[in-house]
Amino acid sequence: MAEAKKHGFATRAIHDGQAPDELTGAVNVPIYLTSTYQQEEIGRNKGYEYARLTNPTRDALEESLCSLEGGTSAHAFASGMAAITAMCTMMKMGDHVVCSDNVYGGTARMFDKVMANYGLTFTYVDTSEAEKVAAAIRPETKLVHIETPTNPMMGITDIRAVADICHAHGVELSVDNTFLSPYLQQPIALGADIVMHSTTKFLNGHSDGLGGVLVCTKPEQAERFRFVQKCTGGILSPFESYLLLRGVKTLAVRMKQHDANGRAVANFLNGHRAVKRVFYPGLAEHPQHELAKRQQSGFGSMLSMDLGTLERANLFAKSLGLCYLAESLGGVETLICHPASMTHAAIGAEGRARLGITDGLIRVSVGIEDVEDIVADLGQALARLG
Ligand code: P1T
Repeated sequence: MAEAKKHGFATRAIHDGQAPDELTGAVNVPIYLTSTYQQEEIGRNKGYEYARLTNPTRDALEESLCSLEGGTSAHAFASGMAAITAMCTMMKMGDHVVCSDNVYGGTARMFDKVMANYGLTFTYVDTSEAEKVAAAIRPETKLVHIETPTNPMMGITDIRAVADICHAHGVELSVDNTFLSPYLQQPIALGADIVMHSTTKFLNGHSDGLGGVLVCTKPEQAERFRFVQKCTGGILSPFESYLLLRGVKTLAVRMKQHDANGRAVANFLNGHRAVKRVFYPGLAEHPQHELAKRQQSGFGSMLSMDLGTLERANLFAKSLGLCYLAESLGGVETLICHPASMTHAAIGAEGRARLGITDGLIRVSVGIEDVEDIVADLGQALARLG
């Protein structure tokens, strides 16, 4: 792996963890559909005992994702939520977490409605202001968890500044890198201790499999999360590991196109008379545009826009043809989401009001169709709003 790391990103996405099969020379990693492995004698095996612990297809995927994020180990789980749940198991009753106030609604729901029952406590702050993170850290704080850009308001946090604050206090930093993928943002190089993904999104890229991953930087984390995979069992299946390996091979070309289409759609929507406001870090008026330029190697294809009211948002959504109204993001097809009733329903009206998630807010995951076709579909739906 040290050898392979000398290669560029697109090369690593195709080759790391994916050497031709030793038995047959197959250039794709086989899907090892086995729950168990024959042992030669008591206490002697080929390094595989039971598939909850290890599976060669999942091993290949973990090596690939570890290389792309520049970590020291990776651990794949059945969904993004399963990965975050596994991350929480590194804490004990009484421990405290500081979290970005605007995270995926399901993350806040799991923290507040599940983990809080086991004695963990959470403080939500606007992590785009690094000093608020410093102010929220307590003696019992173990982890700072951030999303950047945030879902769905596209706020940006300075990863290096927050990492420095965390490390000065002996706290670990985890970064949810779902919205940009390692092609556009490398949190570990900026000081993060753990990178987390919903691999369901850009890493898979084809909207055909759930998954999650934790990429680590320390041997004790690797030991911990391998143990958690074995003990709690929320691991990624061999078939979905294969789908993800297949998706990752085209990550570089897909992200280039996502980024180009995202910029074009944001420019089209910005200033459109039916749109009140566009939230996209690539726009000069985005409050953290300069930071995004510095910290990311592109702006990506996630954006949100305020259409004013629920009725206007619904008329827009109903009028689309090519673009689909659906949960999720990061696939090749353009998806539209209404955060207030979908991804962020769980945080309640008050929580949404605090974050600026209005009933008229629409999130767009810009796909890689011909951008003229995406713009034409969005344009004809907006035209109906008058
Ligand atoms: O859906 P799952 O694979 O379990 O991942 C959860 C998750 C974690 N982090 C971020 C930033 C996410 O966006 C998600 C899932 N998000 C959606 C389903 C959505 O439409 O925003």
